[in-house]
Amino acid sequence: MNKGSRIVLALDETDKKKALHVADEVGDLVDAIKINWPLVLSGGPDMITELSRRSPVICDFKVADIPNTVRLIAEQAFSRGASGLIVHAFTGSDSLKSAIEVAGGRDVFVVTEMSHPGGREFTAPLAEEFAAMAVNEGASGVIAPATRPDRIAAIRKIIGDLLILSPGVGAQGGSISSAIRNGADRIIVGRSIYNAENPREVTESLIKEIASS
Ligand code: NUP
Repeated sequence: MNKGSRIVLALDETDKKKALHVADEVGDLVDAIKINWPLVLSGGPDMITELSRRSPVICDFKVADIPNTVRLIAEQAFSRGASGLIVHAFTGSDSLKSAIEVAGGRDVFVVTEMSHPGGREFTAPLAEEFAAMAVNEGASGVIAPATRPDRIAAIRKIIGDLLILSPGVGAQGGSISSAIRNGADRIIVGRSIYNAENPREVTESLIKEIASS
């Protein structure tokens, strides 16, 4: 992941041409492009390789499976050019170990508490344990909710200097500056950028907001 703007673009645009256009517009500004199932399913897995020519790519596959299947998924993602992979922790430490083994030094991020309202139901009560597992197994960092900045601060206490990537700003209602002030290292931004009339202008103004937080 680059270190500069502190923005990770969540490219959930399902029109492949538009997605590549947005990536061309802001690829040099963002630290990484996060690709999720909507674009992989619409544009095909080659999108991982295609996007990796513009920026480091994080595959947000929220992998949640037995260790062998985790291994197979992680091998596919990394061999296509991913620099990072997002996994769930509720499947247990052996599954997480498997992803980290395949990553071989590339980034694995663990989901802690999810940013949507339903994230309170099952992920919130276990978020601290997921964060501790990320530390114990040697993950690069965690995903924590910009919609609940106090939870970013709580998770920061557990993970020390591991990275925190925070989604949930803009469309989901969270604020960039409070996420940053509570300990987020990177802000994940999707709709606010890829649905904007001028994605580059929006990205530049978000970068300024982060810098002044
Ligand atoms: O807890 C999470 N919340 C979340 O929104 C974990 C995630 N990985 N995400 C992802 O971040 C979500 O799937 C989407 O790709 C992105 C947020 O996009 P947006 O709400 O800014 O459009």
